[in-house]
Amino acid sequence: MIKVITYGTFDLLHQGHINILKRARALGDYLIVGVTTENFDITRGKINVSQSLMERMEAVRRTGLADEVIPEEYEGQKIDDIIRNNVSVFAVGSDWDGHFDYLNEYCKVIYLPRTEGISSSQLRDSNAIKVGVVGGDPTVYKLIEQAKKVNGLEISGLYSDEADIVLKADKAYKTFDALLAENDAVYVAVRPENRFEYISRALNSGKHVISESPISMDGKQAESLYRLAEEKKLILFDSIKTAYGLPFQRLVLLIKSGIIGEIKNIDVTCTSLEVKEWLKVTKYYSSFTGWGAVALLPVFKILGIDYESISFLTLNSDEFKDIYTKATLKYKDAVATVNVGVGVKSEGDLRISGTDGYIYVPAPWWKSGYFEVRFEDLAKNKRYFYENEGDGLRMELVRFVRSISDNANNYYLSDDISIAICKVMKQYKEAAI
Ligand code: C2G
Repeated sequence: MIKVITYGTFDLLHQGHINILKRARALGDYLIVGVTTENFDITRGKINVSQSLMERMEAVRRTGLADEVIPEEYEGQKIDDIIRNNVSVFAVGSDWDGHFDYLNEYCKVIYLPRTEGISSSQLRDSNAIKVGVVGGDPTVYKLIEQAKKVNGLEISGLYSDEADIVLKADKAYKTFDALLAENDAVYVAVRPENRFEYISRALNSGKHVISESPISMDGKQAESLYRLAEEKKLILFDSIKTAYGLPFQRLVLLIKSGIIGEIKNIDVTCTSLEVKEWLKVTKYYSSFTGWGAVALLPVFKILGIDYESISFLTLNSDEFKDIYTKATLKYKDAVATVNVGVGVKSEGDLRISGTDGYIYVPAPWWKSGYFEVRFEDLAKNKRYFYENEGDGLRMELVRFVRSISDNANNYYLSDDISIAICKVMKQYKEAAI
């Protein structure tokens, strides 16, 4: 019996996929199809797959062309599959010409003609979500770069009424209403004290919103925004990039699985030497409004939002109201310290202490793809490595697009946490300014 194997993502299964499966099937008597898992796709730079592994495997099964459908989980698995299953032919589309020649050592490699004029990307792009950006936070330029790599989303142009902001954009809207009229969603990157107003206006005009964090300087306002979004069946996303990246998600799950026991303390630090231009002029400019949301993320994700008390120690300089803040949170069974600074340099690491061991995430922890789980017995220490494509920003956009298409809640950064961050901002304002 001649066994043939082929691999692919098979997202939104289309005629091109069916043709390749037919052609591969015709090369032998038995066809095995490997379908890539989401994680494997992320590590090979393919991050905007629309369907889950189950849906994609099921779609391949339903073609009736495969005798066996298996998940492809890691680099090098092809060799293993070929040897273990006694495969005679490896087949793949001609877009991979030459790429899999190394498999000739194990079986025959055949590149089959690719079907022109159709692709998963095209299908995903056909109803791309148009996003207009409001505000001049320098992160918008990173956003524009990353958005180019995300299918199903397109940044149409920018608008800012913050006079000191000079927009470097191909398309600049004259008014916010003009931006609203032409887009399905809005990315809000205005100063913290103005976010509430822009988010309200966008939601009231029926637009989905993704906003820099904190989404407001007041928890009650944030609550009302999520309520409004729900009433209007719109998606409101809090843009803390770290929350959407794979390393941070895995870190949180690992902790929830109990690997270091009960969590008793979290120490988190975020600093930057560079002062964002708008932080200098905004009413609430400070290291805490700039960094607080990111630094609170691990605390709220791991310890929850029901802290008993919070206190702030803030250092003011002649130029800034807050160049460094230490916030301490007390929980029933745990404590946490959040250190944030602008114009001050420190080790931006994250330490989570448990009753069985601790986790160390080296600086800059908010975009690190690496962390260590450490125990008293050094032999038990473990290291974890993950891809963090686009520092979380690209994944955030992918999740945003998917939330809109599935009308699903934000699993990565819940409304509750986003609101709790805004509540802390209010407490900080009252305490420190
Ligand atoms: N394909 C094709 N014609 C198209 C689109 C895709 O013949 N218009 C083929 C591809 O060449 C590939 C298969 O269909 O052989 C699956 O395509 P994708 O889902 O895009 O997966 P891909 O990233 O090409 O995965 O490691 C190799 C991969 O697993 C192949």
